[in-house]
Amino acid sequence: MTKHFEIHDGFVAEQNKKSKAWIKEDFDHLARKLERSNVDIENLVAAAQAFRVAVPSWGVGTGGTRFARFPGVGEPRNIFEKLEDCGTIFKLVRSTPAVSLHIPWDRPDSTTELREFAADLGLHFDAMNSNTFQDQPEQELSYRFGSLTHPDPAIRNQAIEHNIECIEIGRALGSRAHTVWIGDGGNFPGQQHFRKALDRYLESMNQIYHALPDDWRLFIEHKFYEPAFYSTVINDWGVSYYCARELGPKAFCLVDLGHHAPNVNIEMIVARLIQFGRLGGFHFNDSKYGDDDLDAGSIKPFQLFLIFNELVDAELGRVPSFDPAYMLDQSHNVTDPLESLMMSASELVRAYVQAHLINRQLLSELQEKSDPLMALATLKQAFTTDVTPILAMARERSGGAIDPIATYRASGYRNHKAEERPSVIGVAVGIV
Ligand code: RM4
Ligand code: MN
Ligand code: MN
Repeated sequence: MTKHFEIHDGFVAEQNKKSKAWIKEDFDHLARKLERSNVDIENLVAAAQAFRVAVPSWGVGTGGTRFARFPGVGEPRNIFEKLEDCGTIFKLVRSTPAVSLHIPWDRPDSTTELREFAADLGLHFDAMNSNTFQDQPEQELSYRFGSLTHPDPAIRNQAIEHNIECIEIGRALGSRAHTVWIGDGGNFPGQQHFRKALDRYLESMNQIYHALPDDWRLFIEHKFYEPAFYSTVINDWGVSYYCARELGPKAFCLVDLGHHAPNVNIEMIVARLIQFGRLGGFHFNDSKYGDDDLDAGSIKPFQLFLIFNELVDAELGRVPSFDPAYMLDQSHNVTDPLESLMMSASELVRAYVQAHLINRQLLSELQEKSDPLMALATLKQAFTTDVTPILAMARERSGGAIDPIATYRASGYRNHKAEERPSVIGVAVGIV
């Protein structure tokens, strides 16, 4: 195999030299400012360095809408090239050592080879994702009218088998969780019997649940519409929670930020799931209207902060069984996917660090005293603190780039990949 272009540590260090002076100056200034409120900046740097979020294999290709896909140059054409891109993101931002795979898009010929290839890049595998919302060329029965909830038991079985195959591949790759999102639902009133469909879902999921290794978790991802436009079987967090409870202690709810009705209080859903011990993980992204899959923090950064407020509150309060898996789930249509993923990963660390800045003792006192104005002001104080120097310092200390996107652009990575990876017609990357 010819040697592929990669960004070397030496190049990152050289680029970092350019920004060292300002980061030191801004960092020291912020440290003094935080000291006045008895906050040790070093604890925040440590928190930023410890934060982890998984990258979706499907996110490194250009996505698409139902109108069109405009492929970029140098797109990954197979799972190895996708991992290569994930390795580049990891090298620069340092908070993304895990990759979430989608089967069959990423089905490997050899799990051993794939695992070794990933390990060489310092990567490992996060939750597996099944796909029963499309038909594959070699597939016997169609999912046109559903998969795990289809009235025909043969179709349900095919979908169950597919999920079990995902778990088997994941087991060989060292994954520890499986995420199930189904497109099942109805486009028209009367199309589907709501209760029967949910019964069938539970029956199917029960078989998948029983195929899970002991130390695995099963994540149920809900979504209130699309591709079914009238009703979906797992439409909201309430149904997801009900199903998790029915299935057993290894089943949890996964919150994709784009899968809720408009104006729903997502941070409150997060708090409820934490309280009920069933928050499994996240698909981070952002949205203006629906399941827009925009970059995390691009539309509603305050909402993201409020979600992290709940997460950090649970973390600091050591809520039993609180161990959410953080993943990105975005579709990049007009940006370089690697740049979007790097920026999103950084935005999550930003929200995480800002949530650590909240004076929780004070907030709690204000809540007890019923002082809504100052309670909000306490949150805003943390939210409006610019923690950029902390993020940059954390990346640098972990061996990453002070400015990941500038470093990436300076390396010419995309142009190198354009030469190495001439496009192949019809290659399935991204979410189309
Ligand atoms: C869905 C959902 C799933 C993702 C697919 C591609 O809307 O968010 O998590 O696997 O898109
Ligand atoms: Mn998702
Ligand atoms: Mn989605």
